[in-house]
Amino acid sequence: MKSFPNGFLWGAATAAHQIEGNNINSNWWVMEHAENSNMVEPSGDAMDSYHRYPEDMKLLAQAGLNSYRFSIEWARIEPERGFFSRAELDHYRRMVDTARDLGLDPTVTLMHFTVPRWMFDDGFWRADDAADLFARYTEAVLPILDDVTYVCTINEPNIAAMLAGGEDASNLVAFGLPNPDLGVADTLLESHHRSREVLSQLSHVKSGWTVATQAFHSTGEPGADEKLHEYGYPRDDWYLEQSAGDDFVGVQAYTRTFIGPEGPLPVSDEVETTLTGWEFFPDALQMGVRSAWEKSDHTPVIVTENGIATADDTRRIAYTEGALSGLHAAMEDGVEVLGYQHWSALDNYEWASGFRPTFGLIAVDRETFVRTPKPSLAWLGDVAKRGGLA
Ligand code: GCO
Repeated sequence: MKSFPNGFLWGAATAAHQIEGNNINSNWWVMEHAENSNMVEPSGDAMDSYHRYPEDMKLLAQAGLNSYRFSIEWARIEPERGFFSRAELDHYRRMVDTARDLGLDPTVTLMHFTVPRWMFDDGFWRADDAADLFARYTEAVLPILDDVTYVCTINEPNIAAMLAGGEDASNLVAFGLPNPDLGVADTLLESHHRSREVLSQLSHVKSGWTVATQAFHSTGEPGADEKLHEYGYPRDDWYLEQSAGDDFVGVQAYTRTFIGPEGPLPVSDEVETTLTGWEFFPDALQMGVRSAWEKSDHTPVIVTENGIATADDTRRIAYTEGALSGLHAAMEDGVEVLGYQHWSALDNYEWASGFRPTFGLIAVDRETFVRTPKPSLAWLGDVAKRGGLA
């Protein structure tokens, strides 16, 4: 058996906008409804998890998991600049309490891509006071966090920097912009530091951010290695380096991308692909984890996302088994890993791609919102209960 340490976090992850529904005060809602929107469809009711979170959490706990990563929604908590909604703070407080009552250690993300629409209109991550605003929001949510161990300040700053690259709501191309905005990258880093400083008022909280590790490989052609360097830096590498000194670094890994002399190559026809068109490549996880550990000067890792979009749940199990086996190998080599949180607990709204790419351990009927756990949930729960791969 490939055993994992006692106390290892075994969980699943979600993000507010992707599951809650009716996140109408957020910038994404605006983007989804913009005239030239490039989104496949709007998020609408999503999975109605705003109301159904107790059921979602119960399914995870019943399966045997002991942690749940979810995000709290800035757009709900601060719907107007400087006004903090008591009712929404209470709502998220109840989520934390529910998770605890069910035996799920809550990992809370403060910003998972979405911001209030006023913040977007006032300059988004380009605004001079963006870090002040994020620090003030962090201050406001401290009362939610007094029973939370792990807090992720910002989800995937390396992707968020690209999302902030567009000029207006309609041309904010999700995940598609070629170059990150470096000014935004600095602001995100400053926001992270300011937020971390606020969080340090709670001595029990461990804070970090989560980085999308990209697993770029050079094709080896002339010029490809130089190109590879451009893609590794200042993208994930830089953000991982900046994680040194945090309590943990969240690693999110899914697939790999080959870089040729001209840049990233399309996925080859010869390999198995998933519903997002990505290569089925479970070793992306151990690569991401090993590189995070090295680049961040040995900061403990939490796998905060890893999974695949597929309609064939047997492939999800095969992928996860491969990814966990690689993770175990990295741990045997000395990488300190505190937990594994699968993306995602539920089928959900995959941003610009809409609802078609199904990443969930639990299926959701979009008419009735009825939840149906997939075999992969029971499988991962069994791994958790056993403490390792059989
Ligand atoms: C991201 C986000 C998730 C995605 C997931 C699958 O990595 O983009 O953290 O919100 O849904 O990664 O693409």
